[in-house]
Amino acid sequence: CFFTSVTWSILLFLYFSLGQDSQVSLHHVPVQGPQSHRLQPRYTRGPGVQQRRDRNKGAAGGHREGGKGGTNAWKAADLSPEMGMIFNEQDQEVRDMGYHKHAFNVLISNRLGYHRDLPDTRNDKCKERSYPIALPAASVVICFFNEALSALLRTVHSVLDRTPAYLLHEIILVDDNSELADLKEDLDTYLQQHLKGKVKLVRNEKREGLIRGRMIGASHATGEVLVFLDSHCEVNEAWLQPLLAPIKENRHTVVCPVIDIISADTLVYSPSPIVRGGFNWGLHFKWDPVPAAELSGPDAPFRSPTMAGGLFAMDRRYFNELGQYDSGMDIWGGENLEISFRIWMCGGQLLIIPCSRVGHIFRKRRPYGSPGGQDTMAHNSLRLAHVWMDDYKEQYFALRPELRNRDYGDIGERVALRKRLQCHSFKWYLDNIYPEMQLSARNKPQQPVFVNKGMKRPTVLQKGRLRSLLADKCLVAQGRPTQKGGAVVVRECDPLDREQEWSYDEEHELILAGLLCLDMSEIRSSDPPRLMKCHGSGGSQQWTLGKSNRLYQVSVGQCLAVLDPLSPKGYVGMAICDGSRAQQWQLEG
Ligand code: LR7
Ligand code: MN
Repeated sequence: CFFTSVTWSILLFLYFSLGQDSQVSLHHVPVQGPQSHRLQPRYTRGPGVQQRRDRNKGAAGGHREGGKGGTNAWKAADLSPEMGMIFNEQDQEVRDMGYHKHAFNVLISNRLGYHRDLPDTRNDKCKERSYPIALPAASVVICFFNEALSALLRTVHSVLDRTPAYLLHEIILVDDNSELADLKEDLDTYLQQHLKGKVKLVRNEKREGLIRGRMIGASHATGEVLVFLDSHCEVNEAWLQPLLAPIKENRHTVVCPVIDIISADTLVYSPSPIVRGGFNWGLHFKWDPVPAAELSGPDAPFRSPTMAGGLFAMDRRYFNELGQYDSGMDIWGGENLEISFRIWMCGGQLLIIPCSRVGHIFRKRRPYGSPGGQDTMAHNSLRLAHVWMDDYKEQYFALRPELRNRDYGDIGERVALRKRLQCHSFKWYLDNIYPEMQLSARNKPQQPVFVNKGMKRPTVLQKGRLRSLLADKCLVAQGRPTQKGGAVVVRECDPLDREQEWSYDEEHELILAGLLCLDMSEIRSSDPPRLMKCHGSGGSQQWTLGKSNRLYQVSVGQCLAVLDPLSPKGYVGMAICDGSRAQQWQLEG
């Protein structure tokens, strides 16, 4: 058994008596340091997580330290779909620039501030587990490029707020030569004023990418264990102890928390189902169901063939012995499979720890490229295929024939590392660690990322025509209701016309004639709404039928309005919610 002796009460006592951030002795040392698609698990249909209201700590937003009290009007515990409401041009600017630069709703992120309550997403059994009191202390390494300050600082503060001080050796931020001038200045100022001595900042003189960036961070670390996090995470209740305990037990164990979902549109935090990491022959990471034989309980660690990449803990000496990362890999991509293969093939093991929960903002696109515009995912995948996959690299080339003769740089050192560590063959890895992997996946349909009850259509709450109280007309498709991307307008109501019928469901989707969803463009919030395939992840298709009959759009933060009630064209658009009659709608059956 991993977890022995000491009870939660002792841990809690230590947690409070040592103080949460008061004991961390670190230095603020500015040091000059030397593609594909992500598979976002499509298993939650929007939010729906009960927010906890029972704690004062961190309940309010605002730029405070320590998380006590606060009077900010935007209470995280009250996180509502209207958190992103746009009141003026400045809000609009923050929202639109935020999506442009960071691909998530920065307006909401800023309003949340640097501390907030999170729903405790662990299984109840986790709360009864006990961990050794003596655990190795962690250096938390967070590498970032052009991150939104509020997301970065919420990551940092969530660690300070939810980690017993005696287990937190240090936090190291690696600024990967971010280009946003404001970010640099504001971060410097904030660290000086609020986190002096608690957070170490390392600045790369040139853009290194997240792989070399993390290696640089790790080289500055002195804690016994390294914990890597993306720069838009929030760690949850008692997240660290369950990660450290298995490492203490066996220092060749690498562990990942369950990665909970923070919605990019609403910042709502919701639990992830229990899944494990796999990959396909295109060398893309994917989530797989956990085979029953691997799962011994809802709170028990289980083996995972691969890691998603961003969030894991590893003994620092072991990280070095195992060859850190491949420093020939650039910017983004592939390093997660590379380190996963290396861990398993060279004598370690990789576990997912269901009692450790860390939220991550899942974006729909990556808001940055590589400096030279190269496809670094392909470059990095080629390197890992040539070093680790033996003849199985042919499976990759079968899917990517154009890469067969592509240059991938010198891999001599990595090949030597594999030899020195006397690692198993890739066949051994497939046979023993990932037997679900099929050969020549090319001829097989892609497995669904993850199928659970979340995929079923949500329950319809209300059905009927959507009538504008000002125009006394109904919202309909401008063309055919089957046409993706088609606009909507108001026309004469016809109670017999099924093509005027909207369904409003529990996920707050508005579906016309049972076919397409009313949708807003993420990038250009000034575009009028349109009909799109329902994607089931809230945000751009999430509407609330609110008080005073307004129809509020969650990711845009505005209300649906009739633009010119007298014009026969019947145009509608989004506008700042003002309660006017042009913004009043009734769903009538
Ligand atoms: O040039 C860069 N320099 C950086 O410092 C590019 C990125 N970064 C930083 C960036 O600011 C962020 O903090 O590196 C971190 C990861 O970049 P993301 O957030 O753009 O990556 P991602 O979340 O889309 O991608 C996942 O796969 C990557 C492959 O290289 C990394 O391993 C990411 O850490 C990883 N993220 C996760 O595992 C979180 C869960 C996602 C899933 C599934
Ligand atoms: Mn990320």
